Amino acid sequence: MTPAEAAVAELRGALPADRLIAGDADGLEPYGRDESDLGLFPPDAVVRVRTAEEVRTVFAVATRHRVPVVPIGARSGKSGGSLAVRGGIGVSLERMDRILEIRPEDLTARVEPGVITGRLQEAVEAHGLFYPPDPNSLDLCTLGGNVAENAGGPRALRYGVTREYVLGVTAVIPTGEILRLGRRTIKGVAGYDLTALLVGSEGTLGIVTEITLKLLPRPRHVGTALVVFGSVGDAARAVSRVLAQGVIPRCLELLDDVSLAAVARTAPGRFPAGAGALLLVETDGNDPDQVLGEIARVADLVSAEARGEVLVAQDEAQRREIWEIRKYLSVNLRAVHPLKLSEDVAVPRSAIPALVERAKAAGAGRGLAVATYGHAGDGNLHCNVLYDTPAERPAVDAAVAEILRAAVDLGGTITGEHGVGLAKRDFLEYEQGPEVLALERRIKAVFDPLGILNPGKIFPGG
Ligand code: 2HG
Ligand code: ZN
Repeated sequence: MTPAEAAVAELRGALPADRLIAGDADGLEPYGRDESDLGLFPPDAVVRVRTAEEVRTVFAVATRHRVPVVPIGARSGKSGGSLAVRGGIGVSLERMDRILEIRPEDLTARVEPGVITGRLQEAVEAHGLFYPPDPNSLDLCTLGGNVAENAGGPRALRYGVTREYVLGVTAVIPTGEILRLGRRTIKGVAGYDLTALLVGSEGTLGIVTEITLKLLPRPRHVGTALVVFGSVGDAARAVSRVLAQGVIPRCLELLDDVSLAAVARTAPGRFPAGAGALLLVETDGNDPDQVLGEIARVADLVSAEARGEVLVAQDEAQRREIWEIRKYLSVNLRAVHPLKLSEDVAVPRSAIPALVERAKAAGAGRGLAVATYGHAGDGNLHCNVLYDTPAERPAVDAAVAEILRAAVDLGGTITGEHGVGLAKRDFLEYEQGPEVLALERRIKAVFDPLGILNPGKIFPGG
């Protein structure tokens, strides 16, 4: 018997029968992939846990047999964080999907990690409340995954990322403790901020089984506008001017010329001749005049660079139409080149034009097109290297490496929202340096002395 087989046999005896998927290659295969394009890595078994106690049981068995434990959410991750690269036991949180409470009087919610992000948003909105983080995958991804990756999204510009909303978590760590970290109050500074450490730790320190989230009152009005520019440089300058003048819209999304050309194919004549970049602007608030006033102020601030009129959505249908440009961008890019590798670097906003240039050059030197789009207001951009056949993959990987290094060289980071995972582990040291990395490895060893939790992730060389 291999260690994994022995662990599975023990888990069969320790847990209710419906929790375990084992010895069924077809049943395990879906748990072996995500949205990272890194390949298929199914675990030896999956436990669909229902409680923190069950997670503790998995850790105890895995510890005895020294087999890996890999947390698995909705499998929508883009950096390979949930792939079982060394096999072992997948801990799926999909059945822990209850919204435990929404407390309008405290502006908090308590949820299990398998709750789909969009479902929580709808539930709190029914109470007039608001959970701002909005990763593009929100109809699919789960709050547990968002916590693991510290997910962002377009609204992060005004509202911040997942970490800003996590007041506390319950986490089970490999040594077997079930820890209640953080608080339910808005303020609280007791002890080290271990909640913040867990958020964004990519499933390498513990498995979160409950999350207490901060909510906001829901803004009652939203204004959405589309602005066309001649070039990415013009659009980037407009972004800086808007922010520097003290206007912080809730979203400032950019599409570069390659992205725009892919969109324009499906709607010829929609954009004026010479259009080389788009900005999608959204503001919100409780007073409709103030919301529209803010859009007008943005329009005024960008008028020097913009081409033609700023298009302001007059109703919900027009608002949706504007957002569909962004939502279906990936599909439209794939219509031009069927394959793409998407990055999520972030740079200081002033470095956006340089990053776009360097990303293009990294592709062009290898005969590849690069489309850049995303959360320009945050300096967080998705550089997509486009290609047609798997044979081009080595060149694509080389272009991506150049883009990641360029982001760091420009004062930025290799990942603004998707995490390091498996995809970017070889670049973490380039960004953080050997001392920081060594300290991070020591922190990892405190939580997981045997290295059984999600091995092969974040750190170079596994
Ligand atoms: C988005 O902002 C997501 O749409 C995914 O972060 C972006 O990888 C991508 O293309
Ligand atoms: Zn994004």
